[in-house]
Amino acid sequence: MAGEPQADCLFCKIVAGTVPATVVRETETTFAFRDINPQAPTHVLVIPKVHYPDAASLAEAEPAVAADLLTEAGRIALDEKLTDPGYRIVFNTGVGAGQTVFHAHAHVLGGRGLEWPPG
Ligand code: IU
Repeated sequence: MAGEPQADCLFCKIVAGTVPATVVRETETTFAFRDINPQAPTHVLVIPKVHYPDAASLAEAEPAVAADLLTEAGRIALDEKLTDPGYRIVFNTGVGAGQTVFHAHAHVLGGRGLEWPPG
């Protein structure tokens, strides 16, 4: 069923605690942990506890949880002191955009200069 944990999903396993992660924050609906392969001095992943393959399908099905995800990303940016000069929230969506894990997640990146457009 949509939103239910998937046995073969790495991020569902991280939420369940069966795969370890360096936890940053947890709420009733979200889980945030440090990316195992950081692309910036601060690189945190924020995921919904429910399983949807990408951020757009999460927002379509459970808009309140999608809002929680963004709220958490902003809180983490504040906690990690990324707001000055700024940070980036990224949702890679689809293989061609670099998505490798098909459980919705926001990358929160900061602590270095971030160029535009991204590669
Ligand atoms: P992507 O947008 O789907 O490519 O992001 C997936 C991220 O998950 C990527 O940055 C990986 O480094 C990260 N990751 C992780 O943090 N822990 C893991 O065990 C695995 C991937 I596999």
